[in-house]
Amino acid sequence: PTPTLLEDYTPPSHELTSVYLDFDLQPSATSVRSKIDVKRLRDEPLVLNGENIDLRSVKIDGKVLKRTDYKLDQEKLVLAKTPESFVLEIETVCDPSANSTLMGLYVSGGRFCTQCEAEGFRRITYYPDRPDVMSVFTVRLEADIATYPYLLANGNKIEDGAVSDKTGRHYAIWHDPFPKPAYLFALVAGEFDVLEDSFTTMSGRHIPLEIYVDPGNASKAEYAMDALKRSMKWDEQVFGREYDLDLFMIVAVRDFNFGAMENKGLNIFNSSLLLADAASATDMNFERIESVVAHEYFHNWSGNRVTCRDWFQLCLKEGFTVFRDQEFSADQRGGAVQRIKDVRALRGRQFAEDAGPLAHPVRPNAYMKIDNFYTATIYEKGAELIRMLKTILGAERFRAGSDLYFKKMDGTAATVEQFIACFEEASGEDLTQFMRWYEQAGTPKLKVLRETISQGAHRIHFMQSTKPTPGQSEKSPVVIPIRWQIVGDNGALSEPKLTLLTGSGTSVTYPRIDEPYSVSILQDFSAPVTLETDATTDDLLRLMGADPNAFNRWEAGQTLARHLIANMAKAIETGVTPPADTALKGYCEALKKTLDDPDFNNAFKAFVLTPPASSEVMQSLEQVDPIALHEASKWLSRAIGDLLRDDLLDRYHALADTHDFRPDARSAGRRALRNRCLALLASRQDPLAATLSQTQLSESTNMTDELAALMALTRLGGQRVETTMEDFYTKWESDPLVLDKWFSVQAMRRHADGVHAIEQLTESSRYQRNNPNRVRALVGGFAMGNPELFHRIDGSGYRFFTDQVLDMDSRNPQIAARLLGAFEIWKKLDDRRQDMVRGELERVIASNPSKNVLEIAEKTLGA
Ligand code: BAL
Ligand code: ZN
Repeated sequence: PTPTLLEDYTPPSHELTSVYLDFDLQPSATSVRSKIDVKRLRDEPLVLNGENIDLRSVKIDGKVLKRTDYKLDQEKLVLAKTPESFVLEIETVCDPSANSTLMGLYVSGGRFCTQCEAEGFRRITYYPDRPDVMSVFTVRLEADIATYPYLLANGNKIEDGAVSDKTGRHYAIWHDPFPKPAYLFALVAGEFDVLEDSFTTMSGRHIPLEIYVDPGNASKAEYAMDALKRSMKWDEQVFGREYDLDLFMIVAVRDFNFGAMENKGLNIFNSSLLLADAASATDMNFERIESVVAHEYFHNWSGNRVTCRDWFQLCLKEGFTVFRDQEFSADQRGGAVQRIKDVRALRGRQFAEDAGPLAHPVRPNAYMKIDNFYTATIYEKGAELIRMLKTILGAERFRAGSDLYFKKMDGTAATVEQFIACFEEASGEDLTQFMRWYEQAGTPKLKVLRETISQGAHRIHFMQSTKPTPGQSEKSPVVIPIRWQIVGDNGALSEPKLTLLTGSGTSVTYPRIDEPYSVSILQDFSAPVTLETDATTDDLLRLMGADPNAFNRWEAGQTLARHLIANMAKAIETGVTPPADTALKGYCEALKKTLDDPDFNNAFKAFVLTPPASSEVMQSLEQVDPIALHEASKWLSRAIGDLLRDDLLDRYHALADTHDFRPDARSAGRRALRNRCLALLASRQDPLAATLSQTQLSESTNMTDELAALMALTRLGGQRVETTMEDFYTKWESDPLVLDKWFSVQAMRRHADGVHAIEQLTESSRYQRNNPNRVRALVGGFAMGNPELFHRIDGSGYRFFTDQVLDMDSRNPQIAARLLGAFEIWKKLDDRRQDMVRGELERVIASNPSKNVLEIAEKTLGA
């Protein structure tokens, strides 16, 4: 197969001035009739994409085309010669009930729904399925009234009623006045409960808001509705964006490839990112719901009103919209804590991607399957670029650039260049070099060295370099905004400064300082880079205790913890006992100081008490035995538990809940810190932790505490684990979202019979191998969260995982390809494990997999 290249882009040959779609919805044979007004722009064939659909007829201006009048293959219908302006009518039939790819039109829980981004619309009808073909859609849906009482599509409903000549059938007609590409098309039909509310926009328009959920679940959508109203208000206040249609709808479905989808006026959500109540959802679920509801809503402008010219520009809508949702969450929940969460996510997934065989620029220039590019690089690094843009330009000029972009590009399909040009125009800055961030893959390394110069004054040298990535051997310097500050034992010794590093190196000087001090660098993580500094343990301890920038206080602790874990991993690997580490004692004392500091909130303290995951530490190492690394990681948690035992215990008791459950940030922070204390106590196998966890498990009235207790008990191990897990299952048997959590815990815990236990779970009737959430929980959870089993030296973990990927590939290639991404770290593993992973990747390639899986396997292998 040949890749699609950015450089091959050509504008559409035909314009679609309006589209009428008529759906006769039947689960196994849905007929779709389209009627499209077409205008030829260039004398070229009209290419209509189509996959897995039966073509019944094609008409031009009412005349049926003969089979010889068009070309048809597995992927497209081509009309070689078309009139200058004409009406195109196409009739197709598809089988939604057999659609296990969850792309296009499919059935979930007996309801019809769609997912068209990126290239799903071509599974519904033959159409120029590319984002730069935008049109005004009118959609008629017809279905059985008893089974499908609600018929929804994009835009505003203009008509509905009974179908006169067919008993038991009804119809609805929807019109969306805003031109859109096919990927934003959506329809939903089925029985739902509806949670209704409304929002009055800044110009006084009254907008009904409706959330459609499985019958009985309406109260679980209340938090999402609240988040939606806050998002609508925030986008008006912070970005000046007002909602445009007369109605806004969200639908929750159980089977969904993405987290959610921003279809115009009709967002469709994975139910895991919409439904929540105290008993069944964790604080993390509430937080994710808030941010994803905001994200999809924000797309109404950054994505829908202004869309992407082609899929290479995906970051244009995703990076910008992630940035917008991060800013929203920061305003709702506190800046430092939100920044920590975002940076943890970036480091955990994006840095690994950028350092491995799947590294690609934020704007890639080639792909086989665009579905494989919904990556942490496009989303999370894409958001970091927007954040840097704001840092470089300042808040005011950034807002002016954003306003100009929405004004100038409204109703168009834009490019990254056009986006950046708006910020240049609004600010007067030359952003030519900034574009490199979009073009170059790989995480730049920022090296920082201090030097004493005359009269005790100091100089800081900043230097950058980026390692080669696949297909990009040469790297040029990017513009790196570096926020830094001098910090003494009692806090700031200078104002925070912003230095822009544009070349390979620069330096700044500062005057003599007559007391011990350190330099706090990259405050608030002002650029997505890795940092190599000459900071000593004393520097890091000073910053942990006195940095006025809360993010960097946390960061100093993380850096120290990373060193401690990496050193211990090497010691375990080589069998050399490490020397008694004074850094460990200092680190734990600094943790205690933060724990006792009334100036910091509990959520922040919980993060400070969480050392970096071993997967993150792995990135700082060349090659490592993953089991040794995991042991080292456990060692550090145990050591914290040992050294701070009494403090953790006191804090655990002091933070006990005295109110009814509230999902707000403050209450969630309290639970986070309390459960963090419990986890650290469990890490040291503290007998008291077992008692506390048992009591918490039986007494808790919210899922955050219940799940934390369950996880602490599995960490403690012992015979009671099996019965506790079974009891939990029985209690939650009827709630699929909680059962997903149960499968995650199963995936990540220790099992007496190793990988076999996970294998058995995949064969049990409890497992749902077609459901992405369930597969991600068990198979994804196993690969990403159970290093002991996944990396077993007998290769059984890799083998089992590969079998699962191939099994999934036969039904849902998109999910299978995403799972396979777990092997992206394989070059960091020891030689023996590398050989085993190579063997598995070769097995995947030899098995004639889908295009999605083939692309990931070949790239991972470096083939
Ligand atoms: N556009 C795909 C899902 C999302 O990023 O919102
Ligand atoms: Zn998005």
